Amino acid sequence: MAENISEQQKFLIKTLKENGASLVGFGDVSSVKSEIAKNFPVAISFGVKYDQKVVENLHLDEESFHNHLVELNTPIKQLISIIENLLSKWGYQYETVPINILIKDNQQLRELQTFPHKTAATCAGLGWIGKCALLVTPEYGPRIKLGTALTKAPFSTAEPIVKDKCGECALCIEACPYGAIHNVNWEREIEREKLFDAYVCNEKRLDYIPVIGRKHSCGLCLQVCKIGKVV
Ligand code: B12
Repeated sequence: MAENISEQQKFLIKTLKENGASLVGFGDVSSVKSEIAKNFPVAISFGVKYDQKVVENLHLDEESFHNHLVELNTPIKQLISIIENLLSKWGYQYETVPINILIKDNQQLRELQTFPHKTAATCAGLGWIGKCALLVTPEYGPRIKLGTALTKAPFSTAEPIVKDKCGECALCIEACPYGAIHNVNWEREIEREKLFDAYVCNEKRLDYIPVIGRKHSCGLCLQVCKIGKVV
């Protein structure tokens, strides 16, 4: 059984990958302005890739895409509990970040306090923030659901990614039906609002509640991204 920190880190990565994690990374989040990051400066960031077929079809079958996103909560929860069990066993303190939060209105969006998975993921070197304001990974583009645990365990951390690799690409800008994406390249300290109007995206999808009984899942910005796309 893994005894020193480096063996423990290797064992954790191996166990997460064997249990469905598509990507795993470790990031130093101590520079993030957040109480939780001050206390737990190392992020364990992981993702489970989306089913490519469901994504390719989402403009025709939004319901299957919505169901797929919900179903992915199960492997993410399992991976979180693997992390919890191992860190507890090894005697390291940790906090986990909720997988998702249903944003019911723009007031809630404005006041949101949760630790952002995307921040953990760029710090862990898993990818960059695309023009679409999503984490874009070289392997799967933005088609990956994220999970995060923050810990005091002194795992070694990756070189962070601090700039995007979207270049001149404007596919997500053209695909967004609400004109919410501004065609701006991300750098680490840039505010989300410069990239993307989260309030418009949220409102327009909430408008579907009387029609389909829930928020629309849309997903067009992540469907068109050419990074990591299997053709
Ligand atoms: C609020 C929220 C929304 C809002 C705002 C979206 C947004 N882009 O921020 C609304 C309702 C619009 C929304 C929409 C969607 N969402 Co949403 N949402 C969240 C939630 C709950 C919180 C995000 C948050 O706190 N944002 C706060 C801002 C300030 O931070 P940020 O958005 O993460 O981005 C900035 C920082 O990360 C910063 N940054 C990056 N690295 C670093 C490093 C350092 C050191 C610092 C200081 C900063 C920094 O750069 C970014 C730009 O400024 C997360 C879950 C979570 N806890 O993370 C899911 C999440 C972001 N959503 C997700 C998804 C999939 C969606 C949708 C596709 C909807 C759907 N069908 O599920 C759309 C996509 C729209 C889009 N293009 O973004 C996924 C994204 C996965 C990915 N690959 O990126 C997440 C991570 C959920 C998950 N568990 O996977 N969502």
